[in-house]
Amino acid sequence: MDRNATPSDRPRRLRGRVLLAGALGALGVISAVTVSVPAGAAESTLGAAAAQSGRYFGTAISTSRLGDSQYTTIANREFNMVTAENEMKIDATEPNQNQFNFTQGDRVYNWAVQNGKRVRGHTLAWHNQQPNWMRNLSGSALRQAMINHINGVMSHYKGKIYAWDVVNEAFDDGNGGRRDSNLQRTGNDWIEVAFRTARAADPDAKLCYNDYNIDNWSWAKTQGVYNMVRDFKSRGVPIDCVGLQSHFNSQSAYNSNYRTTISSFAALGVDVQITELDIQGGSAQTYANVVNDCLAVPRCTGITVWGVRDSDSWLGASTSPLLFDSNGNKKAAYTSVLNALNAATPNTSPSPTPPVSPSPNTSPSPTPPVSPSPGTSPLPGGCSATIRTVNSWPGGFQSEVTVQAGSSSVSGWTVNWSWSGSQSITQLWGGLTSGSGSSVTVRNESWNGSIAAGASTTFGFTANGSAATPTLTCTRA
Ligand code: 9MR
Repeated sequence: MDRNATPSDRPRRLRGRVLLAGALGALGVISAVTVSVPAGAAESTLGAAAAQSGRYFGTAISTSRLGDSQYTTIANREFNMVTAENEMKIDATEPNQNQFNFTQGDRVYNWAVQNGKRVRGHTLAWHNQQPNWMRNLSGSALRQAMINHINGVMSHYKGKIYAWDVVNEAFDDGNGGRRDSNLQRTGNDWIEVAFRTARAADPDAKLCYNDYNIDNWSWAKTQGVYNMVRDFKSRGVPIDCVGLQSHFNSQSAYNSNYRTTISSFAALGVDVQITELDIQGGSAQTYANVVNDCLAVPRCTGITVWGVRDSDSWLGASTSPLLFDSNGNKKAAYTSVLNALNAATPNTSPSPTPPVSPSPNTSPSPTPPVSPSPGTSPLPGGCSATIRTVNSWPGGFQSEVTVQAGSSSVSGWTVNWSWSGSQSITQLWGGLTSGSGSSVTVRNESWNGSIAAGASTTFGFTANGSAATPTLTCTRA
């Protein structure tokens, strides 16, 4: 089966060279030309620049931002692939068992296709953001519910999705084995069952396995996923792509072996897509490295950044992780990405991909915003810390903590709190955490320890348990 059946759009840069040669020849200047100057002006948007080598450049889109014209203007201008940040997840699409709801997912889908973009589907089987009814299932009832969910969602979007993240984040962070979850406990074959179900549900969608911390080739988790994909390919389990989320930070930093990771997966006969790229600190050089690593591997078919402006990022604006600042201005990282895409050579073009798909005829409806719930702390030692809930779902939540300097500047800080319930942090960014049990300590990273008088920085985390806003204590170093 060839899911890339449309004829190739010849890379524009190559076409330009041919045109230039023809024009010079017609003027009688030269008869046989082998000039290799780039053709015409470089492209001026990320999507168009990526398209020169047959790739896409995408972003995560949130319905909560679709009323913000600065956001939609940038997103529409720059990107040609869209992933729903939360709206096609299990809790959104099947909030009650067997009652599917595509209201929010369709809002993102319709916005994308009405603006000429393609859509990545995210995500069908995941331990996280499960609705309560699914969290409470196990064994064959859960296995059947997973199959039913995949069928329900994929049939709604049948023929309309470029690639689905069929299974998300199924591997353990430490040892290269599977993550424990209710899905994993239904039996080790749950992942291949999900992929076989997905292929039958929509044979036109590329089927991806998507995960974080599988970017560094030397990490056990990367090898664990690699071995699974190799096994699937050898046994004919349908899998078309691997999604490298590529959330880079100081604890999971970009490594120059990233290109080896991409080419090694590609060599197994799958596409590689960079699916959720963000880089804390926003290094222009690291962004360029990531893009160049993708461009070096023909089967790296596209890059998606996980948000538009820094203020749209799940990480919080102060970590500066994206390509546009919170005012919508292009950052240095934007320019380095654009330049890298414009410098791509045609011989690294990926195989062509299908055209934009039609839009479903459902009507959009507004989404209620998540209301922040602040928690305050006193101001001992010259700093204060406040916490707010950014998002919550059954069994988990995401919070942002703002650390503010008092009347004098701070050169390092520590924030402490105690959970009153059984919360536990699963991922933290913009700070370094220690502590055990209910007591949590977070201190600054090297790059956000210094806060000018009256200024602030943030860190964020996701956690298991019920959303909580404990009282925080901030101490300056
Ligand atoms: O960006 C998403 C954020 O709004 C949600 O609160 C969070 C909840 O799990 O999920 C975020 O997106 C995640 C993605 O779905 C899977 N990979 C990690 C992403 C960042 O947490």
